[in-house]
Amino acid sequence: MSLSSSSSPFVYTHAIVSGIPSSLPSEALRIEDVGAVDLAHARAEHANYVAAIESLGIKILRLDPEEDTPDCVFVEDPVIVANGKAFITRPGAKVRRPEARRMKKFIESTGLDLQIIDCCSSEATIDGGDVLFTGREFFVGLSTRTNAEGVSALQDAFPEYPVHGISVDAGLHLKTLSSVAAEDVIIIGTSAASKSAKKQIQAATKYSMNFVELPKDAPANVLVANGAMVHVGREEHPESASIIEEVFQEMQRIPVTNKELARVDGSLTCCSVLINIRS
Ligand code: CIR
Repeated sequence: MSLSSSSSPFVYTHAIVSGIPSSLPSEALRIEDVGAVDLAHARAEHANYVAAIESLGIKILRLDPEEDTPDCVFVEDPVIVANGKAFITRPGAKVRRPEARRMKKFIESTGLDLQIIDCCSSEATIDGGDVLFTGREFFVGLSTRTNAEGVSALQDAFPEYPVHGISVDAGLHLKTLSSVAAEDVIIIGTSAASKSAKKQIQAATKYSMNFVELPKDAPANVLVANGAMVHVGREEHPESASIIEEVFQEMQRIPVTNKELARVDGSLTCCSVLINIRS
């Protein structure tokens, strides 16, 4: 199979990223202990990832790392940007809520032409890592971090798109096991949780969606921007990477490594907020 992805909704001018604080290895949240994070290596992998995004003609906006928020490199979680709006989330993990306040201030300070919308009621929680946006609809993971009130808050912020709640049966976020490669193409793993998410997405959407299935969940998180795909390469996930290479052979592909941040449940999309400022 060969899919050439029409990536038109995935055109970006700016990306917000954050440095990695020294507190990450000892204090970042994690589902289980899968070994210590090597901070220097994590920073080198992250720099490589940011360089990949920059190489696509995207202007990088850097947030300073804050030691009191060890997970702050995962900038995807405190804000959801689409259609000219920046929806500031209420992260599911209480210790990460200061990140949302900082993100709001940072976006205000950039002067970017974005309508800032605050989440939400005190019952609502939502992490950007649960939010899969295809360009025409949202699929939102109902996970340990995102609840039904959070899904409703997103729907209120984006009445112009359908928003579908998808139960995430295991793992951290919906995007821990899937990502969008094009309006009608979702890359997804094959764990029981992935299979369940795929079924729910198929049942919820009114469009015809294509799914590219990978043997592992982690490499299903890829970043598509400006006609290119940044993905985890053969070094970490040889089988999955070779499927990506074959299926997306017509796309520019940039393989990167994500060994260190993966130890604290970080995947590729979570380290940037992609923004399209139309001129
Ligand atoms: C957390 O548990 O919140 C962080 N250690 C990892 C967050 C990853 N975020 C993402 O994939 N969007």
